[in-house]
Amino acid sequence: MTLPFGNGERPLVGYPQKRPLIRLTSRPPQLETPFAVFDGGLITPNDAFFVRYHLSGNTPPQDLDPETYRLAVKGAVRTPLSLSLAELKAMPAKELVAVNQCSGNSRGFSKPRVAGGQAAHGLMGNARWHGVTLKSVLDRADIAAGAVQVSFNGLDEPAAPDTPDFTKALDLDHARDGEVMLAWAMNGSELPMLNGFPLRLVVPGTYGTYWVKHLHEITVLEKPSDSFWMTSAYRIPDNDCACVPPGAAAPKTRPIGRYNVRSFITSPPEAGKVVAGQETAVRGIAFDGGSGIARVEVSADAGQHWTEARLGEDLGKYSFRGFEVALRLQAGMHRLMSRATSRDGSTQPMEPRWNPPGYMRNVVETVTVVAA
Ligand SMILES: Nc1nc2c(c(=O)[nH]1)N[C@H]1C(S)=C(S)[C@@H](COP(=O)(O)O)O[C@H]1N2
Ligand SMILES: [Mo]
Repeated sequence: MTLPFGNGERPLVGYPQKRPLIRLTSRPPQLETPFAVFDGGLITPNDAFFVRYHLSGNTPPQDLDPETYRLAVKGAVRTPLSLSLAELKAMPAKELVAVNQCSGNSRGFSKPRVAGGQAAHGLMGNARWHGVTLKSVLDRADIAAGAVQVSFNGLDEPAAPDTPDFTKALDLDHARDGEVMLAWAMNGSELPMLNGFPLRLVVPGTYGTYWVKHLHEITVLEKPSDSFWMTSAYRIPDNDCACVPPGAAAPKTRPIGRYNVRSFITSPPEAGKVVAGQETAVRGIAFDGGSGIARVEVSADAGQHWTEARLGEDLGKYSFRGFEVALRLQAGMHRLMSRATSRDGSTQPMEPRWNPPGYMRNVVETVTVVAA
């Protein structure tokens, strides 16, 4: 298929446990969800869920035996742990619907273009995660005084010795907030291998880079992590908009954190044809970093007039929220837009913001349709 920007031709490729997805790279596997999937319901099916990896050694882990798998909890703890899957599953379980979105979702639309995976809007998905809270596991390990962060490592490895291993860290308060989870199932089934079997971190409302897959080591740190993936990669301009003038470098950066508010019209599709003079159902999805969606407005005239959409079922503040509105479109071409406002009052800008890594796009998106 062809994504709507330069060099957008991509193969649709089937992988184990996956329906054909848009292949961005083969080594490591990086697969994007075709956008039409998001019109099929609020939950993204496991076989359509996107796949993102950085390292191509042992990716995904080839030698993984769920019987001998252990999760180590170590570092600044009074009781180091080595937990089997059975021991984890014996702890009180929890379920949460949450969006997993890659920092580079929609990066391919950056102007000027930036380096990195040229993705359209398919590096996101919404699932019902099942597991235990990270807090309950950290409490069991009994964190020692002086701890500041918690670091996470997965079983995938660099292919070359000088490539830094992929580890990510959360501040201690975030790690212990009772919402961050260790999940072994999504949407009622065990995690697909490519989405982190047998255990992954789920960090609701926070970019996917922290959602470490094939998690096997949790290390409580007394100093902030010095991982390349915290100190050099996945950083945004340290200002309110996380943006700089197009083409400029960021003078000061900070680690990427929570999602900004976004919305997408999923139907009619781009270049869709609708019947002139009759009611057309315009529907889509919205989400933010966890305050929840307060309102979505839709425009059929490129943003001059807005109509409030009806919000759909509420699956929780970290989930996709559906919206729908009926519009009567006269014959001709129309630029449909949706603009979400979150409960914390933030909304989507009309002009795209830019930063060097192409992160956090949340401009009001446009779908062009023809009524005839
Ligand atoms: N072990 C491991 N976990 C990882 C990564 C990785 O490269 N290795 N990539 C992260 C990034 S950047 C994203 S966006 C999410 C994507 O999750 P998914 O592949 O299940 O969609 O996984 C995260 N967890
Ligand atoms: Mo990512």
